[in-house]
Amino acid sequence: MKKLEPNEKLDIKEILKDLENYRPKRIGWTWRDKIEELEMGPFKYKDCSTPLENSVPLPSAKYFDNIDPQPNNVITTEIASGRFEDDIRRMRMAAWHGADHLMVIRTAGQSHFDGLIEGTPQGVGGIPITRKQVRAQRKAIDLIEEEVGRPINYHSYVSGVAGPDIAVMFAEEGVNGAHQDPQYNVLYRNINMVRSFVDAAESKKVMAWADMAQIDGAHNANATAREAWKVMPELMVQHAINCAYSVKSGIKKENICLSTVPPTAPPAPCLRLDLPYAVALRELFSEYRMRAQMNTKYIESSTREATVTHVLNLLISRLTSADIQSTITPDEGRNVPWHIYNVEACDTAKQALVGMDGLMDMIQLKKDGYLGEKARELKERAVLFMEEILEVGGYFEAVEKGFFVDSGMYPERNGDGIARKIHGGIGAGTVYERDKDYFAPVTAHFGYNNVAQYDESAVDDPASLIGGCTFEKPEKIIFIDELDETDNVKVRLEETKELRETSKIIPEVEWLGDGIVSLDLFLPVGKRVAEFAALEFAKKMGLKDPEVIHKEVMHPSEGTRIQLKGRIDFTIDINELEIPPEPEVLSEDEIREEIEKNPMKIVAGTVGEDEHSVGLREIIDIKHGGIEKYGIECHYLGTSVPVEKLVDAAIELNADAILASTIISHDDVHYKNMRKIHEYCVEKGIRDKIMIACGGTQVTPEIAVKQGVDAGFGRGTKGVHVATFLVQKRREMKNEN
Ligand code: Z97
Repeated sequence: MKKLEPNEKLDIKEILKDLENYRPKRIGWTWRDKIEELEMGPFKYKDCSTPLENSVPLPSAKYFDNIDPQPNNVITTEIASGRFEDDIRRMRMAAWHGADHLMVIRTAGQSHFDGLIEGTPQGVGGIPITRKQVRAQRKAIDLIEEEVGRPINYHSYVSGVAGPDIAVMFAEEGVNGAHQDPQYNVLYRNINMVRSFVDAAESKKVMAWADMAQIDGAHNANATAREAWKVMPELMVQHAINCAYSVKSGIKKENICLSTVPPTAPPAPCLRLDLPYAVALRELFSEYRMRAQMNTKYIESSTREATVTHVLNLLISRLTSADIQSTITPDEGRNVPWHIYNVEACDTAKQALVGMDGLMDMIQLKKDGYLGEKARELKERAVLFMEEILEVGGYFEAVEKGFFVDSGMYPERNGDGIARKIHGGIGAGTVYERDKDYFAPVTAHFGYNNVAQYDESAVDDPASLIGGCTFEKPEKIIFIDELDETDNVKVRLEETKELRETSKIIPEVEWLGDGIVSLDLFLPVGKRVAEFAALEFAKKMGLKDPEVIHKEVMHPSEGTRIQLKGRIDFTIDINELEIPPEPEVLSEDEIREEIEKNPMKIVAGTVGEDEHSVGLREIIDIKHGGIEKYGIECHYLGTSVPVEKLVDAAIELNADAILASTIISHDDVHYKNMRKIHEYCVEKGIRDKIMIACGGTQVTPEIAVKQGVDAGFGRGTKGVHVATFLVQKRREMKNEN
């Protein structure tokens, strides 16, 4: 397929074309290439990785040669809006902002499907994971990773009653990572525990074959527990159970990632609680990888608050070296995440991690005192928890007794844990002993598969007995396109055809054509009134289905901040827009170099009877990024300067240019003054040697030039625009002479 071009949109139809024959470029998980000492722009970095070939740097990068250093941690983003075809576009944006681990959330209820789902139905709260959807996304990601110049890990879930079926499909389709933890099935999806552990062994074996990274499910205890910080000992127990079981099933330790989570958030003194926990984990599980999940338990609807919690979590990641960094979107508490928030969260991680580059070279975590003692205490509690599990007869019995997700800090127990029956739950009684002649001639099967009985020489390669299974012979994979004629990607693409194939556009937050916009309001009333007043304003603005998504008290009676969303249903045609050419700007270095080589002098003033000074000062003063900063010598004559005085001063000082500001525009006096400046310069015989630039809020560049001056600058002009003009115009004049 044709490679992606940065200035072209990704064509979903191209991705879907010939999908039945697409094979993933590679299998297996990829870590970032860490670089000991990365030099970028004026800086050296200690904790970074190979830079991208194409990316969007942080906004402030413009002050630092547009560098975009990439931290050494893999960065995750979770993308699943219910329409996988729109998620693909978001994946491309996220990759440009530094994500290299794209996690796909499943549609509600898929855990309880005992088999694969096929086709591309729309999902609720996530997407139905199907072969077609996985293959299309992997194909798109194969192109995106070439575009950004870094391998991208694709990830979803190997859990639920169809775990092994999904694991096989993922291995075939080049999925690089997955959550796999039988405890998740048992505790949160009430799937029978015996079935879950048997399935897990098979799934893990398949994941090991495909060299996939595995993430466990311990973080869910944190998100579920009533008082999340009390489950810290239990989290370690859950990690231990899944780690040990995974190693026994054949996964190598460097692919086993603990889903760590800082359990608290402010106003709790979170570092004092979360850091000892993170340290204890690293000590207890030093051979494994750490996937730092962000705290999700305490995300409310404030994106600002969620971002600060995320940054505090990122500090812990830097202090304790996380291998994979999650970026839960700051709007998670109020929306199915929107495009912009996925991107924002990736930027938050990149910004904070790069900002904390080299932190551990400068500081050290104290082993003694509070931190060491607390970490030790947590480990002791976890070990005691494990011992009690053994005492009561093992894991299954412990679950039946409600040991897990109890809100007491172990050994305290409040009796409110999630209890499941050993012989209960979904899929109970579905595990059978293998028959004597049971035969499984497939690759990566867990346990005894009876191959020796048929052919001793095939013991190490059972699939050879059938000429290779789908892992060796992908042509044996059966690709099902669609099962539902009314609910599939083709129908959806048809519905949004106009927006894909013409020059019409509409705002969107998650799906092409959703028409959703958000609005920020401050209303000078209390919270309850503000909410209803905001809805009324939204209706009067013509928004459909308005809904308040955030309210924040500024003061109980003085005012409330409201954020709301609503829908519009009209499009605009971009071909009908009148877009003026973008003003050209030279780089700061080029301007500075030029002025250093050929010094430049200007005189400036507000002309006529006009006392405004702010605009011109912004153009000149170094404090506001004005032209002084490039070394241009500026003589400011003040306000209400007569035209003659300005020109005479230019002659006296032998200036290269006159900058005149004219704000008052009554009776077109601003343009009349421009003409006067030009004519007076002609009269004095200097017009061909001097540049004249006039600016002001009411100035239209084209009309200004018609008055005889060299350039006009309107609203929004910055020093760099004027400096660019001065440098370019002077070059032009030199060439003419
Ligand atoms: C994260 N934000 O980054 P179902 N298995 C495990 C899970 O943790 C999950 C599922 C399966 C989180 C991910 C929550 N985790 C979101 C171990 C879900 C999902 O189809 O919803 O049952 O499976 O880890």
